[in-house]
Formats: sequence, structure tokens, C-alpha cells
Amino acid sequence: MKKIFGLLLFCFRVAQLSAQSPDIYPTHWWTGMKTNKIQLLLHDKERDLSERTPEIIHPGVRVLKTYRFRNPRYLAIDIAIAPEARTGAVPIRLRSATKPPVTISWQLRERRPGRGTQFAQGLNSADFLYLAIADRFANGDPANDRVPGMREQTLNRDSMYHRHGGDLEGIARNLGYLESLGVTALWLLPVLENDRPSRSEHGYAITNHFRVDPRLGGATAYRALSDSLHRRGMKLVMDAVYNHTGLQHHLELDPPDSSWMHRWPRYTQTTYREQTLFDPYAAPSDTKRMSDGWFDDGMPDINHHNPHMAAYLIQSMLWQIEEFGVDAVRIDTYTYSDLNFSNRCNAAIMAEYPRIHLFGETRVFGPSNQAYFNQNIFQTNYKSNLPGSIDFQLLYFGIKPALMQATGWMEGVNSLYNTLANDFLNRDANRNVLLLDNHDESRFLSVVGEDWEKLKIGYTWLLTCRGIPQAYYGSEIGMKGFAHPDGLVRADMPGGWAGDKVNAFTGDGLGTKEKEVQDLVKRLGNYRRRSSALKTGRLMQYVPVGDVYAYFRYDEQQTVMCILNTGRTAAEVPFARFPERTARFRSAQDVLSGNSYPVNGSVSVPPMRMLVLELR
Ligand SMILES: [Ca+2]
Ligand SMILES: [Ca+2]
Repeated sequence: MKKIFGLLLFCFRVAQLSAQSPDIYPTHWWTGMKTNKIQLLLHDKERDLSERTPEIIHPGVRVLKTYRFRNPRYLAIDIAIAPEARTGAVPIRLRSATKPPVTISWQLRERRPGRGTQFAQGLNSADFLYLAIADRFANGDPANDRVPGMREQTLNRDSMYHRHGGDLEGIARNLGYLESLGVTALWLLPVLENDRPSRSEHGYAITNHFRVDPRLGGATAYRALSDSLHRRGMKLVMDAVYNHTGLQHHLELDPPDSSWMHRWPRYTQTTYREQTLFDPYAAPSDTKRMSDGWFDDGMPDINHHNPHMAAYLIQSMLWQIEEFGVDAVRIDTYTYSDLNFSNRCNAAIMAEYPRIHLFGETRVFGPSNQAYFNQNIFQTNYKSNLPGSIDFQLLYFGIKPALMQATGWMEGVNSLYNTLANDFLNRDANRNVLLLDNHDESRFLSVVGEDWEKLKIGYTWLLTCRGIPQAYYGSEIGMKGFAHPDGLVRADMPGGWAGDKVNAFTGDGLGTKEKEVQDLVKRLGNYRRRSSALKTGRLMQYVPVGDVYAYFRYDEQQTVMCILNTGRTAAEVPFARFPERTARFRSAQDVLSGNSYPVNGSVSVPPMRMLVLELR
């Protein structure tokens, strides 16, 4: 009897659910948001909504306007939410002239407490950011490795493009390791649902903007990770995509009309040529193809001129930040979106969360090219409001040539010196994110020809130069790989899976060289944490002499001297060569070896070595 009753109850629930089946985006909102006029998008997979008229009878919530689309299964509703609106279930009654009314339920909630102090805190040069891929870092819950009903059912750690089973719980369990490196903030590749048949490991083909991928542990695991980070005083950086979705997104599979994505007579890819956006001589057809061409054939290019699409995206950004307690946002493929839309979206985020930091993936070639896409100092017809960029210039034209080219007028250390001098283009270069490598770039150890000393110099520079340093998982233990194809730089973090022979987290099975680099990152990462000069101090660099390049980080409390010799012989460098920064001091102490040098003398910098000296 009990079983039959249970079955009946189940059938009743299913009937009730299917009677309430329209999906509503955003799935819920909050009272007390500055953004209190929002647009709900209703999508019913089966039924016609075009004849329906929505009605909301709930204290503090009003319907302002209804929109219908060529596809009758969609309806959009502008609503206004008063500050005193009651939280809880908000019934939406859909009336029809010919059919019985249907009532569906939406939610208004209390806001997450503590914004600006417990979340949306921003990210700055005092932070040390760590980038990881959830599928590739650690498997905390083998039960979610495959989720029935999802399009991709691969699970094979031997294939770089299959899923490996890593998840958010795996990352949460290893936050102690990140903390031991001196890391203060975590950036993960997008964690929203990527329900596509293959290549879902990277997360950039989002198929639902209001659902965390269940293979990563879903919303519960993401919230738990956010809470764990915040309890440790660490920050959560979200990866957002303005430019495209995945092909299996409901807005592509069953679009409201043909104007939500860019349509071309035949598949047209972007040229990836950012120059067409600012070049005074650019052909309009080239500019259009850069912005409106698809980044990839599996990723429809969003038409930001469609106001409903724009509202949907902006709301999804605010929704994720509030729902999961995000502190900063990295914006993917920044140069490919409609830049006026990006300004509007950024402005909406910064108005709601004034302390938050936004930084864009500006994978472009040239310091001025990069500065065009953030808050620069020059006059252009387009002014970006983006606070920061990922600083690919100091990677491509800075640290890489410094370690890989013979010194010349513009080569080797002079390339690094010159590129840093171009910081005058930025309003505040300290808001840029510095990197050695990431999920698209070759691992730094491979770039420098597997020279472990050069890898150490890379990290020494990363943790002492200006800006927000970002490390890529595994490179601190010398993981290798060229990004051709990109799967080769997305291998598993050793120790993240039960039975791994090598464990980066405990050090078990790591070789001497691997341990040395990991130890260097730990020591410099933690030194940086205590160093006001490195976190927030000013920077002064000196013209390189031969293969020797030196810069200083300094404030009222502290002066740190960083000196790099890329030559083949030791260099004897007198401190008197840097009069402005050394005059007040008596000794210089190597922060790693403890060796001390009198400042009225000189320091011997061995070949291909970088020293970090604190002046006393
Ligand atoms: Ca798992
Ligand atoms: Ca685009």
C-alpha cells in the first residue's frame, strides 16, 4: 500500500512538474540588488507560450512588459523588484484566451551577506593567483565522473580530450597545498554546464548559464569550494565568456529567433586579428569578421546587439557572482565580443560590486594593442572600462625573449626592459595579471628548452615584478608540454587521483629538480605575502648593461632588489650603479640563500641566475 501510494505521489509530482515545465532564466533573483529591473526568459520545450499573458501577484514585484518571439516556445517578461519585495516563491500565472491558466513558480531570495568583505572583494597586486582546470586537478568524488543523460560519456585519463573525473571537491581538498605556495586566489576554467558530445574538459562551451556542471559536483560543490576559500582568507576568481556559448545551448538548439547569434551564409571563423578593431586603415569587412566570425565551429558567436541576449548575459554574470560569492572575474576571448556590450556588462557588474576586479583575456601582440582593450591613457574613439588585462606582452616580449635570446639593442633582457617601459600606456599596470603559462600556452619549462634554472628565473620574476602574479597548476613541479595541440598542456596534476605514483601535494615521488622549483615557489610565494614592497610597492628599472638587468620594488618600509644575469659568465655588479635605490642602505641580503653583501661593494651574479636581495 505504502509503495502504491509512493508511486501515485511520484506520478502526481511528475504531472505537476510537466505542468510547470517552462524553464525560467535567471532561475531566481534577490531583493536589495541595485539591478532590480530584470528580464525573465521563459522557455517551454514543448508548449506554445506565445498566447500567454503573464501576471504576477506578489508584494513588491510588478510586470512591466512582455515580449514574444518568432519561436512560440519563448516569452520574455520585464519585471521590477521593489527593495521591500517579499522573499520566497513568486507565482507567475500565465493566462490564455483559449486554454486554462498555468501557474509557475519563481524565486526571490535574501542576498548573500558580506559583499566587499566576504566576497566580491576584488583582486590586486597583493594576491597570488593560481589557475587550474577542475577536470584535471584532483578527483574528489568518483561517483560524479560520468553523469547519466549527459552527451559526453567518456572517462579515460589516457586520452587528453576525454574527461578525467577531476572535480570541485578535489580542488577544495587541496587548498592547503595552494596556501603552502603562498597562493591567495584561485581561478578555475569555467565550471558552468558544458553538455556537449566531446571536448567538454575546458568548460568554454557553456550550455546552461545557470547550472554548474554536475560532473564537477554541481552548485553544491561550487558553493562549498567558495566557502572553503573564504574561510581561509582566499579568493574565488570566476572565468566568464561574453563572446560565445556551446552549440548545445538552448538559445542555439531552439533559438527564440535567428538574431541571438551571428549567422553567416556559411561557416565563417574570426580572423583572430585584433588590429582590425583599432587600425585606422582597416576594411570594415575585416572588422566585422573579427567580431562576428565564430571563434570555433562548436561555439556560436553571440550577437550582443540583440537586447534580450544582452540582458540574459549581463544577468547571468550578476547571478553567478551573487550565487557563488565570486571575488573577481576573468573574461575569456575579450577582444572578440562587441566592445560596447562588454563596457555595458562590466559597468553593470562594477555598479553592483564596486570592489570587484575584472580582467580580460587580451591575447594580442603588442603593448598598445593590449592597452586598447583596458583602461588606457590615450584618446581613441572607443574607451574601454575594463580594469585589467592578462599581460601576454610581458610573456611574449618580456620574460621569454629575456631568457631565450642573445642580448641585443632590442633583444634579450632589453626586450623585457622595453616592454615594461610601455606600461605608460596603462592607467594602472598593477591591475594586470602576469603569467609564465596557462591552459593555452606552452608550459614554461618546455619554452625554455627544459632548462630548470630558467624555470626558476621565470618564477622569481613572476613573483617580484609588478601586477598580479598568476601560476598555472603543475608548472611549479616542472610539468612539460607544448600547446600544439592544447591538450598537451592540460595533463593531470600528479597526486590528484587515487593510486598516482607521484604526488605533487605531498612531494612523494617528485624528483630533486621538481622539488627545488616547488620549494622556490613556496619560499618566494610566502616571502611575497609578507613583503609590502613586492605586494604594493613601486617599481624602478635600470637600463640593462650587457646581459645584466636590475629592477627594484620599494616603498617606505622596504626595498627589494631583483637582478638578472642572462650571460654565460658571472657578472660583478657594484651597488653604486643604482644610486637612487641603494644610497640609504648598508647591506643587501639574498632572501633565498641568506648571503649578505655590503652595499658599498658589489654582488657577483652567477651566469643565468636571478637574485632577490632585500636591502637593509
Ligand atoms: Ca569526480
Ligand atoms: Ca564575437
